[in-house]
Amino acid sequence: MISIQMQDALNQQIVLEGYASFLYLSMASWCDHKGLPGCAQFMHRQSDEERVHMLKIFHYISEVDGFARSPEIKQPPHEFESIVELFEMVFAHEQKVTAAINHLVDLSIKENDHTTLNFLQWYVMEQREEEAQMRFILDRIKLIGDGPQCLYYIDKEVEEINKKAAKAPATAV
Ligand code: OFO
Repeated sequence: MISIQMQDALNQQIVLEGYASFLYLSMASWCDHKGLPGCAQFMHRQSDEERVHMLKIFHYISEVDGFARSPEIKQPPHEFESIVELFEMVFAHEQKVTAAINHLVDLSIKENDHTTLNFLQWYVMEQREEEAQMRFILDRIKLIGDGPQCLYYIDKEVEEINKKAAKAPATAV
């Protein structure tokens, strides 16, 4: 059994993960529209992963006898200035998610809630990987440049990441 405070904080995390899923879906559509299939595929995969992150928490709350809430998701933006702005937004959102996960970890320590602390370790690792990946993409974009002629090469770089992800074990969400 988790505390009401922990239950509410986890339900808040569901909102954040759910929003990420819809934000990345919106970004996938924008990339498609701009003729960037590699980036579109990448964002679709990110969107699917965020839904899994959301559901993992949802099921966890039920498992520990709490009350999971289906989230209200605000409308994400549909338009983005450029591919750099898009990935900067992803990075910023991931940093926000990391801060929220750290807050949950702090709370679980404060409450001596070892079960939740253990459950959250997966998210701590996931956020480290996600931030590193976004930093990598942004560094590549800086190297290539983001003028109209560079978009093709940026898309190819992201496509390489997609290929690696396709080979990764199915559990790596
Ligand atoms: Fe679930 O927010 Fe990152 O991965």
